[in-house]
Amino acid sequence: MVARPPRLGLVLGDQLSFDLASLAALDPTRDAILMAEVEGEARYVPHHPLKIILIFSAMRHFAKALRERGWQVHYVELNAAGNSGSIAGELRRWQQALGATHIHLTECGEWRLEQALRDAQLPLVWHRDTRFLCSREAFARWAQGRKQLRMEHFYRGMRKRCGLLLEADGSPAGGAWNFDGDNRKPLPRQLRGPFAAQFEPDAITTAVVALVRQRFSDHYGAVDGFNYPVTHEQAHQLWQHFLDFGLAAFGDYQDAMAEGEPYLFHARISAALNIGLLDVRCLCDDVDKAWREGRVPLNAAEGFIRQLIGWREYVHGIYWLRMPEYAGLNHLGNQRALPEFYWTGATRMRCMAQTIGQTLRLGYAHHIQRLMVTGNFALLAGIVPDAICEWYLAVYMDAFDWVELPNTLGMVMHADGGYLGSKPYCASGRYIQRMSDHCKACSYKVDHVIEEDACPFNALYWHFLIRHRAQLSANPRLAMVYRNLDGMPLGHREAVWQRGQSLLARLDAGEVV
Ligand code: FAD
Ligand code: DLZ
Ligand code: SF4
Repeated sequence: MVARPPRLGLVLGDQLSFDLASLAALDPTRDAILMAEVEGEARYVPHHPLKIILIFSAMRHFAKALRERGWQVHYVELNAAGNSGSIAGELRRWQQALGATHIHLTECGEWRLEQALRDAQLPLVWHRDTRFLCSREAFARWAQGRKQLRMEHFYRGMRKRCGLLLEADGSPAGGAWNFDGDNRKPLPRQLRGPFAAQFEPDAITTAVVALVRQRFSDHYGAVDGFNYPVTHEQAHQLWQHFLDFGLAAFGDYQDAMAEGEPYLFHARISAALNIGLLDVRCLCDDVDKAWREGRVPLNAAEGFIRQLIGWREYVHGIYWLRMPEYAGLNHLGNQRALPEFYWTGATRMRCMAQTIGQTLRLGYAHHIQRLMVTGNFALLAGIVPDAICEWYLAVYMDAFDWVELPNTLGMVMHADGGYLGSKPYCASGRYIQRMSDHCKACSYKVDHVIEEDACPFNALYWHFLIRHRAQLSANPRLAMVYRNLDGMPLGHREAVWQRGQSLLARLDAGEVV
């Protein structure tokens, strides 16, 4: 019998799942797997060094685990001789070396890479990414014919389809689909988040830290202090830690921020989940069970499940429905460059300095920090969407284009004209004051608007509304805000505008704000 030439399977750095569809299509006794650390993927945006450490270390651990399961894995380290520097280059090199007839791979998480591979004239056999509960095709079917895509409608469908938090008759547990109204409590003064789970770097991670220190010292962000799970087992420890110590209070304090508290009651699982170390369906089942057993309240369980089968699946669907034109949208016509302090944290605004500082230190900020602090400021200041999207993609451990882009371009910057969210999440300093203790420690005064020491968010908020009146004032959800603006005494309104102008001029001049 003539031996069949081997087939090659590609596993990317965010596809570290044993049940990946392309792996399931191959035969460990005859086929080979390729995994490659490449300069191109590590540098197309200046990824945070901790993020590169995470991806490379988790890839190396996964390759080891695949070998232990009997797979033949060709693993190309970054410094390996002959490394071509790109995924397409490595596929071509190894396909020729092995004489492989077909290359099996799973849909990429980024349009950029998927397109590059499709253009590469290789014998590719594509597989659906079944790690998402709603496929690209199923989302397109749901979206078809709808005038407006609303997350809440999508989410209800997903709850029913997945059978999560439902009563026996199929109605939503507790009589409502959404308990968000209960989930906006500021943190009580004495309360602190649970201790963070610790993951000691092993020999593999230590070697990767040295490599990243040597090769990526030009990227912003810390190299030291890596504390992330890099194996499936560790990711489950992190998840169990959250179930034991975080979930019960997740709902109540989901929107809270506090000095020196980077995580509060957030799960910190996004990076592990997005690279394939956790499975979304298992997470949701665990949360449903915790609620049924009375271990966590319904507002926590519902709030958490909504993030996963609602927001996460929804932004994934929107990304693949609208790419590539979605990435080029700039509905508000923003032109301002990203201020340098986003990369350094050198700003007098306490909330920004805390959020950016922990981002550079840990590669992490929770949702409200990303949305209502750094995101809100970029929206109010009119930063070019491309520049702020690049920042979010570079600095967060969990950032991949499919999830970062809709959140930043759509939810934060309103650059899609309200396709993803019905109104811009613009807010003055008062919101940050209500949800955090940052203002007490700030050199600006949150209750001042036009004075030299006034919180920059205040004048910029009104400046934003004035400058975008034509695009925003017809939005019913902003009607009240525009009524307040129009009720302002004329002289005051003008002073607010002038203060906004002067802050924007200072940003343009590269001055510290
Ligand atoms: P928790 O607060 O504990 O939430 C649990 C899980 O829900 C998260 O792990 C995540 O998987 C999911 N989730 C929550 N909110 C969202 C959301 N809006 N979109 C998608 N999934 C969500 N999340 C990423 O995973 N990668 C990104 O690149 C990313 N970029 C963002 C950019 C901006 C501007 C904003 C506003 C949000 C972004 N998010 C992103 C969503 C959210 O901020 C992170 O998922 C969350 O902070 C991760 O921390 P956690 O695991 O502790 O989350
Ligand atoms: C993010 C990343 C980095 C930094 N490096 C690699 C790499 O060297 N090899 C690899 O296969 N994947 C890497 N990744 C993840 C890819 O960029 C990711 O698969 C795409 O962004 C698609 O989501
Ligand atoms: Fe942020 Fe303004 Fe509060 Fe300072 S006063 S922490 S800038 S919201």
